[in-house]
Amino acid sequence: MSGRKLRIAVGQLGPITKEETRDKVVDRLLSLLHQANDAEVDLIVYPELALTTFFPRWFIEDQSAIDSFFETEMPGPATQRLFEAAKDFGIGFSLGYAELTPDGHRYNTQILVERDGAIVGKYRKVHLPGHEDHETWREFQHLERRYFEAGSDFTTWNAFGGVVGMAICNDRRWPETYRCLALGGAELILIGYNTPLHYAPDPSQDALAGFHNHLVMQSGAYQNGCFVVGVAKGGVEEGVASLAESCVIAPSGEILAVTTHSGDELAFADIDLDACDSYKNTLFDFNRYRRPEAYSAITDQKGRITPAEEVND
Ligand code: ING
Repeated sequence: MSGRKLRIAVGQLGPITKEETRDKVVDRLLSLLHQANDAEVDLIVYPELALTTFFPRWFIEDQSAIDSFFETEMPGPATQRLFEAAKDFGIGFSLGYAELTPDGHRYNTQILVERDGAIVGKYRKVHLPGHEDHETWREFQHLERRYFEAGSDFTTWNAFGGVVGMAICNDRRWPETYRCLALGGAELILIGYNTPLHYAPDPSQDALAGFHNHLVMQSGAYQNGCFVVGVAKGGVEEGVASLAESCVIAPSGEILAVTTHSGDELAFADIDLDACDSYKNTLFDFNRYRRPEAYSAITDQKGRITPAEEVND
């Protein structure tokens, strides 16, 4: 049986400074693409907001300054040569960026580009973490909820010989993300992330950042019979230490490849999408075993509702 084999790469980025031009960043993305070509990779996944520094770490009041971090075209002037090189190599890619739509909406977006250079999918981040207003008690801000609108669609696409879904950063911490994509048939889920090692609301989690990162993606992969690819923008970026540990995870939950440092790094794994069936058609046969009639709390409720106190007469 030939299987549906793919060589999948993580195109991890190290820090991007505030001053770094898009051209300089695209040079780095192209360097990773050339390494991918030398390694005969079929698909390379780049991080979330891969074209600029992670600007939600700052409270910025001037809207034109904020919008300087957004793309109004994709491909645009700076990214055209990335699309052209990828098409020439016959390598597909996924890229995260800040999207400003013609009608003035702003999203944290990720696209999927097939090996012929065509954009076959676009995903807009559903789970926006952090806060809406300037919180001066924090060492750094996390203002995604101020700068972006949330998406609301977990879409899947026929691409790369299988079914592909995308998610972005905080999405990977929510089991609903993987289940919605897997209910759409996803066999491969591509996730870019920017994750500070310090979590201001509960610093006790800082030491567990790497564990939590792999935990949620390994769980999502196994419980849904999917390959999951997580790709970081890591290292100390504008003073904020960010998690690397980009990885390719199998439907078994096993990690097949992981990066070794927090800079620009290519790591890849040879996968066979047919391996998903070993889980999708057995333990996690949704049609046979799922009980949606028992899960109404998941869509009927937003927050938790604890049991009423016992009233003792
Ligand atoms: N980043 C973070 C993430 O979910 C966060 C939010 C920050 C979590 C710090 C934990 C600690 O990985 C994004 N961009 O969603």
